[in-house]
Amino acid sequence: KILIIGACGQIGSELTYKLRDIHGNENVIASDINYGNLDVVNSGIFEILDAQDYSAVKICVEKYNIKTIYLMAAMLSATGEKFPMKAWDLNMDSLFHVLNLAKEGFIKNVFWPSSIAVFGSTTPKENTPQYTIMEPSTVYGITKQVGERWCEYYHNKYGVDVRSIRYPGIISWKTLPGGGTTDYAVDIYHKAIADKTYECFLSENTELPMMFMDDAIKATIDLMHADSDSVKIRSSYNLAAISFTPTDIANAIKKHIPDFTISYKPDFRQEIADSWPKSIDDSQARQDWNWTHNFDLEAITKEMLTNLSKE
Ligand code: VAH
Repeated sequence: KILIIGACGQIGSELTYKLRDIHGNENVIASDINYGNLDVVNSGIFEILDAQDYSAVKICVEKYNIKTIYLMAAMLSATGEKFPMKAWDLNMDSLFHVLNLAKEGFIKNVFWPSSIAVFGSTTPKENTPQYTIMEPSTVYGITKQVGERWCEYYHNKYGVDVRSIRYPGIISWKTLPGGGTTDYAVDIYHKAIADKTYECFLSENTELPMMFMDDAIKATIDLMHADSDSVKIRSSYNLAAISFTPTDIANAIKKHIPDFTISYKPDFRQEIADSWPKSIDDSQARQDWNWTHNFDLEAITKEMLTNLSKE
């Protein structure tokens, strides 16, 4: 059986829906620190679970005979800068608990998300390689960089089958993101429909790697279903789909909402975004487990506006 920790989050919620589809509701246990997403809570098995409480996680694993954990709980880049030690404690304690459960043989497989936030301003920004300089300048990025080191260590030293992806910014409509720097790319669609205008907290030419949620979920499932010896990277895989600027996304929206306007008021998140790559080389993921993305900016914009209008 599968346990999702952080199931009410932006990625966690859609992973939960997908895993329930694939494996059946009775084989998927969703959990989170609170009832943050009532649709997730009410559409299958749900447990309140504090990812920082080892014995609580262990009790849940034993209660449901869990074999695979998707650890999606974390404090993201923007919020992490407001509460550095809370971000460190949550992101690291939860990872160690899950890795140790695997090391002790209580579970068999682990998925743990990394992020392009592992890269810093000294990293080559165009087509960032799988192996390169990594000097993250956010607490969140530091936790993801050191988490990758620990995942690789537990795999090499204890044979733990942990797999990981460096997600870019992710765009979705089912669940709002929480505390990220790339969240502008979700907010803009909500505001385009509600107000036909958006004040963007990043400057107009801030190019960032982005991906539609369906692509991110597909990559996660494909990686977890790949046979173990084709998963050659046990730190975390670079993964990419498209890159765009706020101007690009505003122009894509204008094709559907001609009188949409955008203004720019960069805040503290500009410095975070400036430290991240503009585009990512994900050839290793394409080579090892046949990764390909489906959604370009036009397709994403159509999906977002269509579904948010229905909402
Ligand atoms: C954030 N959405 O903005 C997350 C992600 C690459 C961005 O890590 O912090």
